[in-house]
Amino acid sequence: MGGKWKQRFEGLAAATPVTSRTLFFSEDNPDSQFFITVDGAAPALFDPNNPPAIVTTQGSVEEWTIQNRTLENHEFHMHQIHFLVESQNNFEINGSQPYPAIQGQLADTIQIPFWDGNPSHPFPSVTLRMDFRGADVGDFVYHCHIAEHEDHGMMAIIRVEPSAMAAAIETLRLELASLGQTLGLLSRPNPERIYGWCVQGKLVRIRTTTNDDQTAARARRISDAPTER
Ligand SMILES: [Cu+2]
Repeated sequence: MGGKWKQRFEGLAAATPVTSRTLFFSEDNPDSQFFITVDGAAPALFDPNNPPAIVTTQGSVEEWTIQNRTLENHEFHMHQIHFLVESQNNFEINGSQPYPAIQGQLADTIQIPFWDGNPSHPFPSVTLRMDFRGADVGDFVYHCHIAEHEDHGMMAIIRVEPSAMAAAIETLRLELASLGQTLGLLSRPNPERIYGWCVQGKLVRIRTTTNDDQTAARARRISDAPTER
């Protein structure tokens, strides 16, 4: 009996990613410029007015491979959600060791060590399973966790669009709130308004909280009218 509730992160390892993306760290060292870029896009310094570098939909699971194309370490840090560490790739050929302790673990930060600069060596990278099945929607950021790099541009925006169901519920909620206000269920009485009650089709009482003379006089006139109880 009853529904089966899904825990957040439940079954993440078994979930099928709907999208695969490659991101990479790069630098323009003489100019102290640091970038994190989705492969195929032009590297851009972070600016809060930048459009989202990635747009996804709530409910999706994605697979991201994040490469380090620079000669120093970087630490990928994701806001709002956690990811599953699937693999740490090409570390040894570049002179680093993977960290067995984080393999298969959930994390929000992971180091990707330096590339050794040898053009015949593949870039070190990590492959992560990103979980957008939680409640978080809207714009948030991912960046290098090394503050100096982050401050010099190594950050970007991701947008998580609400799922179709969540969007429908939000639309309904707004429409109900609007209806509630129309019916006076959700707002305090308007002090400018005159309130009357009808009994058997006749107005029996009037009340106003405004000091406006004309309105008050009108209210008195109505309340002086013969009434039935
Ligand atoms: Cu960095």
